[in-house]
Amino acid sequence: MTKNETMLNWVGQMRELVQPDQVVWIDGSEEQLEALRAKACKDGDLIKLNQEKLPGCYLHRTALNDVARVEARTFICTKKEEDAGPTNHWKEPAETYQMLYDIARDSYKGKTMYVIPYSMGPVTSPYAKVGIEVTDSIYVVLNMAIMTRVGKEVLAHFGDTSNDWVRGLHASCDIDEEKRYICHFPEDNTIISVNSGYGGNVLLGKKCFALRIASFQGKHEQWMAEHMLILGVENPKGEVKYITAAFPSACGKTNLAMLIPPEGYRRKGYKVWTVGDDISWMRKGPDGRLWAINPEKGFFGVAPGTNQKSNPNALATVQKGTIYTNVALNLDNDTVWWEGLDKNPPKNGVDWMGRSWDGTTAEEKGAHPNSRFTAPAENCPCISKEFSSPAGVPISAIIFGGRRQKTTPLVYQSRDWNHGVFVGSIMASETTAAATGQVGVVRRDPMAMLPFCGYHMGDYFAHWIEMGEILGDKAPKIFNVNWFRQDENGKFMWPGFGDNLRVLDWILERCENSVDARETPIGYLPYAKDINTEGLDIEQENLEKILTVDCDEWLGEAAAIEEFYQKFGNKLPNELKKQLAELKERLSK
Ligand code: GTP
Ligand code: SPV
Ligand code: MN
Repeated sequence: MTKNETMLNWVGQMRELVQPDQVVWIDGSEEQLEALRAKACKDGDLIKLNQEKLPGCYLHRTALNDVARVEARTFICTKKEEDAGPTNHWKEPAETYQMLYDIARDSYKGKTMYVIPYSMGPVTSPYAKVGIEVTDSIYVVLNMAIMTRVGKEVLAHFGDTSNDWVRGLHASCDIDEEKRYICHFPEDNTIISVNSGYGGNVLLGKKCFALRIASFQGKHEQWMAEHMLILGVENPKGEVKYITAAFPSACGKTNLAMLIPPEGYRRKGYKVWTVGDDISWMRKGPDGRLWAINPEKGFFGVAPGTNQKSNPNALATVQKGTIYTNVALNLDNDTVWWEGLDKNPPKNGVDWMGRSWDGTTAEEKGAHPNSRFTAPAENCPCISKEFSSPAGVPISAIIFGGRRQKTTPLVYQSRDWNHGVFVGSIMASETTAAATGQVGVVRRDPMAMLPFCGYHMGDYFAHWIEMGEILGDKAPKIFNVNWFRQDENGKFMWPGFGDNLRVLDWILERCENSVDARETPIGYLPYAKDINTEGLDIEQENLEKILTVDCDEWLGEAAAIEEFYQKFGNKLPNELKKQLAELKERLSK
């Protein structure tokens, strides 16, 4: 499929290492993929679902010890430890290659080596980048074929001479937790993942390439790889404005990207278009503005909580051509179920662990909290017509946000770009099931990139500041949101989901200078009257509450930020130190 010697040589080396019985290049054809689906069903890796109700849909269960990303086993392997920074786990590259090769050696014996050429981004986009993943897992092949552009056309466009592509080796081995490693070598465009079969650890185009490796590339090539959704808001005049938003894992990116406008907005003609739900690659375009592409081609979304009311577009998207991972199976009709789908769990079911399960009586969950769907973006009823545009879309606003019961208001605008970088750098969120470990504890997660930045986060902040200089007055405006404020009874104070458009509306008005705001020590907040609450069931008092800034709470926050900032030592840009000092000063006044 290619004459590119850099590719052929590397694939040859990998073959030599892992010793497969045969090698199959993925050409991207439907016939080849269909044959692999059939083989996966025969081997027990996939379960074919009801093809009338869910055409082209399959269920997969991972090993019980392998259900989420494992940050403790994820490494950035740069020559100098300092270059990985204090927020990444680091390993020395030469030793680590050796260790990983020892683990992977001969591990494909009796198996097939699949070689997946893929493109992150529309194949002809000047912003796209190419990778090759070799894997022994058909599940990985089928997921990559949904999540990225794969096959012949990628190689044909890439050509036979360039060496600018990312190497990715995945070896399932024994799914041994003790020998699980997800290692990145940003200095030589290489990723090696062993002993896992879970999405975020093994779909190497996604977090490994499109964030960890790409963030490193972006630093050196003056662009940005971010953990952000991309959406377009169309107003009644038919104008579309694009927004990106960075929220940590399982904090609402997919939901926001696909939101359905509240009734009043719909009547007026507002529409929301999805460009991406997880990752955004951005650079300065020919007109000086910041332009974004979604490097992916599908959605690897959280299943639990997805329903007709919370996210009808996602639900419509997963009705065909979808692979479900770790959800419950209904044996009566070969369909799937997860917590929060509807009030009718299967009586005759199988839970995510493969045990027989009666959802009407069982106390335990049917689907894992981090169970997922892999679905083609083209299925999505609100997919943007710019989805495959090689140039991407121009960005008006960048939003940061996290899951905070307290302190952080519903929305605020930063004072300017550098203050916006500060706002992103101090992001914090309660942890979720998307990564293994304790759930619900507040941790700092700058720009939602803590687990995904492929280099020193102090340098990453400096890169953000530099991008602001490059973009000048054409830079997007920066905001922060929090959909997750709770009252004393633990009840969400903001309805969220579709109603979040009311906040996006204010954000876009701010971008056009068409609405006033209230200056507070943390930034500009809306006047309650400027949030459109037509048709919304919210008490005025609650709205006021989530639009206030409690200076004492924020002084506590400032102290926590100061402590967090100490990690970065002399790599912390002076600009951010200055921003923190100024925040403290404004709060104490
Ligand atoms: P990753 O795929 O892990 O990056 O997650 P994500 O950021 O795309 O999160 P997703 O949209 O899948 O949402 C995760 C969880 O947050 C789901 O359980 C949603 O129901 C919940 N959620 C999303 N939006 C809102 C909201 O506006 N309000 C509330 N209360 N919950 C929300
Ligand atoms: C996330 O955890 O942010 C995800 C899922 O989008 S994974 O691909 O597992 O990283
Ligand atoms: Mn994500």
